[in-house]
Amino acid sequence: MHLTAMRIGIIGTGALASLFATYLHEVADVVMVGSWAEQLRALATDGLTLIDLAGQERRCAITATDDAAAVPPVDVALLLVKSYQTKTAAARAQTLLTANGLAVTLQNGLGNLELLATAVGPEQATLGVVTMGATLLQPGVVRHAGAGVVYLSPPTPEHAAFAPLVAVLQAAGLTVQVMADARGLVWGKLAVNAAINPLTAVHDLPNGQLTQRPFLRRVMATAAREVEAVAAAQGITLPFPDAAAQAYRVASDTFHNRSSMLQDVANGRATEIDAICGAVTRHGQQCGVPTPVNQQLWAWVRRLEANDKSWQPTIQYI
Ligand code: KPL
Repeated sequence: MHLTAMRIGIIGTGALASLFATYLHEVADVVMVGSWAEQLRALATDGLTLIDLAGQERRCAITATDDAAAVPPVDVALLLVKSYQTKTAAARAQTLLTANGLAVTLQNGLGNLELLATAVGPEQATLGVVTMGATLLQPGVVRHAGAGVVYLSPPTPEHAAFAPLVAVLQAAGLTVQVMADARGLVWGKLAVNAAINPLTAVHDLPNGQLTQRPFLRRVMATAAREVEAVAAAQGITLPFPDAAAQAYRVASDTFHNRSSMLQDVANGRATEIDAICGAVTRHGQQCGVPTPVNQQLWAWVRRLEANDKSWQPTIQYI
């Protein structure tokens, strides 16, 4: 039975979008909006199956469509698409949202909130950061691959949909933390993503393996600290005292998870490397902070995307 009549539109049909849909459909009216035909077909035919953290399977029926205009308006739109799809997703959010609804980007990388705010208006757009891991095992089947937290920042202190959203996420069993400093939040997630995702993609390793190999552990720490330094140069404080320690913690908490970037590379899809290490490098150049490890990781993942097999990552990270 639904605890609330809140209507939530989940924009995206990938691993994290599916994870949110399976948890939230228990406590809200959920619709998924996306373009991935195979996934939409699987959802229509067999519904969505979640393998939870305890390894238990739960199956649910979820409404999913590629036509946002055909969906009744929603109170909250959650953007859970790749950063290179944000423009399309933001337009979908604008179509879906009620007049005083709330659109939340829970994506990786920089620049998503700005695009969302342009589409729905700055007072209706906000951001959050998600640290749990999710793996799509096949269309229609998602595994919750690592515990984590949903950090949320209100667009304005008085936005009417914000507190109900927090309550619904908690009722769904998710751990939520409200943070005032949105920029710190985004750069904090960026530090974790820059440290974990490209390394796992380049070395074809699950997240936890980065904590087990001393050299990779050092590279992970350096990548995270570079992001911290670029953030500090812009006056942004991360929501934790040590970016390297935070990256290590997230890699441990999501030990068996294959990062989203590794999943993208393995499936021959584009990655979010430009909005992660690419963005760190660009911002570093603008404020005079060197980011050699992020730059190297950026270049390598670009080569992986181009399916360039003529190289091997060497230990010359700097
Ligand atoms: O966000 C992630 C991802 O895989 O994209 C985590 C699990 C935090 C690893 O960086």
